[in-house]
Amino acid sequence: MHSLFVLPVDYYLAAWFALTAACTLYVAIDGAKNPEPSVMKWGFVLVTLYTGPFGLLLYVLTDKEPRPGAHEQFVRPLWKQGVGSTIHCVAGDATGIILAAVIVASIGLPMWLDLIVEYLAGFFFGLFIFQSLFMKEMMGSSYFENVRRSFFPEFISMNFMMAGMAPVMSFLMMGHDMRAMVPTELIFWGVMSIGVMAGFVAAYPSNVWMVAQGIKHGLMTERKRDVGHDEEADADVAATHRHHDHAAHAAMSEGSASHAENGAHPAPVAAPMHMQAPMHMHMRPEATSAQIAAFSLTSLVLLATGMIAPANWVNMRLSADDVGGLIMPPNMPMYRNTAAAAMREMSFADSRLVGAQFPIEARGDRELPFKMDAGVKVFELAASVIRWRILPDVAVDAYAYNNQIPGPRIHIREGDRVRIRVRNDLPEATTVHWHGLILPNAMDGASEITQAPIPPSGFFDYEFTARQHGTYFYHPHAEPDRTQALGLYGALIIDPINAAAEIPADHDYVIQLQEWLWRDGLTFPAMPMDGMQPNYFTINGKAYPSTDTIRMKLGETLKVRFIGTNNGFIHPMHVHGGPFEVVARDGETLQKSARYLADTVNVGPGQRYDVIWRARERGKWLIHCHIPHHTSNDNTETKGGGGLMAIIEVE
Ligand SMILES: [Cu+2]
Repeated sequence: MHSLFVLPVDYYLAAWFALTAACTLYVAIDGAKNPEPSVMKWGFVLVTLYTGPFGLLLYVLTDKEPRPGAHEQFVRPLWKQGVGSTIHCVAGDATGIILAAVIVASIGLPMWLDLIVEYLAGFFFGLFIFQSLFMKEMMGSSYFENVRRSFFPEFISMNFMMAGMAPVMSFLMMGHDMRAMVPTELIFWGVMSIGVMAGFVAAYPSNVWMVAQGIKHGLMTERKRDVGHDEEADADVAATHRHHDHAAHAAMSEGSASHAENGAHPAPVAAPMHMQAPMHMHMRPEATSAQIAAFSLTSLVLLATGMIAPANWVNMRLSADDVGGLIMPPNMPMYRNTAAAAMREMSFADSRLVGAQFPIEARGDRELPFKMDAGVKVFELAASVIRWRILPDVAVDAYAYNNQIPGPRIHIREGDRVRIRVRNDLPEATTVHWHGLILPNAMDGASEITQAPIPPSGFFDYEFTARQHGTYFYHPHAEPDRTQALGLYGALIIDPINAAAEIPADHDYVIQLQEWLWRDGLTFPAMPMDGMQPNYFTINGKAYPSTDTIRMKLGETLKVRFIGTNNGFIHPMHVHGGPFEVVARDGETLQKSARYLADTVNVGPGQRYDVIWRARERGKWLIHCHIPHHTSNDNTETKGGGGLMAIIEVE
């Protein structure tokens, strides 16, 4: 199921849109009573739909008749006329832009092309539909005459509007939450809202000027005649003329009779702008061709800047198909040439794909059962997305084998023939590599080298004979920097065929290390690069103090098998209470003469160390990484540490 709620902002957006719905409903209902042409009512309803409380505010401050009969006077100031003019520009243009945005996002055009299509759609929707068709009722001239007259005002206003809207869309859609490119996400509509507001602010000054120059009209008053004449009352063109004989509305009385004055109205008091239609028809604009040309040029420059400048920072060649729906780590630097593949690799483990959740008590590295099939040990691994608790209050969204982290332990014996069916229930392709094993090349799991990656919902059977013994592990070899860092790894322990070859110990404990990047409740693949640095660290899928406590008695020995399942960092693993003896490295048992005492081993990615530690004293002894940051949880210590730390308790 597709949840709209992933980040805190989603709850805010839901509240915002609920408020927007209420505001729009109010403006629609209240506007129905407001004495103005229906095109203005629609304008305010649409703008309120796009901008919520801001649309309501504009409506109430500039247009809603404050007292019966006061609309003419109320809407007269130039700043309100400018709002009215901007409203019908934005209502038309934004509708075109938003419709286009929804369509191009579904088609998957690159962002730069999106913007151009959106601009054209906004312009043509505004000019040919909203401005010309809807305004026709007011302007009273032919459709094409209206298109001709509206062209430059619409062009200038649209340019300014898109100059404000384009950078908002570019930066927010292509920012760190690229769900904003997907119309089925709340944040897409949030970005549209912010964009429309920015567009409104950018277009407003030019609209004030154009109203003042008589080349655009602003707010208008239109009243129904008298009760009893209802049937003609709504014919808009007629209505304007009717206002002549409406003595009560003195402000309306100029009408078509005083064309010159209408055109020259810039002082708001002298010639009220609400004498829209006839005025426009017979308008003699004050603006000169030079002024209109200069305004057009400036608007074009701003438009080009708004459309092109963001390409300095974000990759405008990406499309919703490439990266739509991804959420990037909040601090990851992104550049104008950051590739779609790079973004996909570093994006979050999609929390909406989580199939199962596990409490803090759940443990990974559980021995994997097998079935015998004609002398072959048959195992099954399935990789999927789970929610795994690494601390009581930290649940990571992880990629996991068989619903556990680490993945289940494959425990076999030297000489065993094994077949492992790997099912891929991840949203991306995978393979499994059997680290350190001598096996047929086709079974090595190197994606695109020795095999085609296993597609989502696919499977692959690995089959080989174990010819070595010791401490090994398995992990994906398709995008391991992403998928292994999200939790795909598991121990492969091979007992020697000759039991005497096993170096004995009273206890055997496997340690698999991992780094995590967990922010805002989302999980990203930790990597040693800017913005991707880990803030949590786990031993066997748990951070201290949720790691296991190893219990043993005085004088007993403990074999610790360190496995470098860690992806991007070397961890100097240290044990308190005296040195251990390193007896095996990378699965290979060291000759007696080559074994050595140490108290720290650098466990690099891929490396394994088997060490034997003796409980020389009673008490609590630590196993921990010696990079102190790695023994903290998001930089805090709990109960004396965190992260890569575990306790050996000796009685
Ligand atoms: Cu470390």
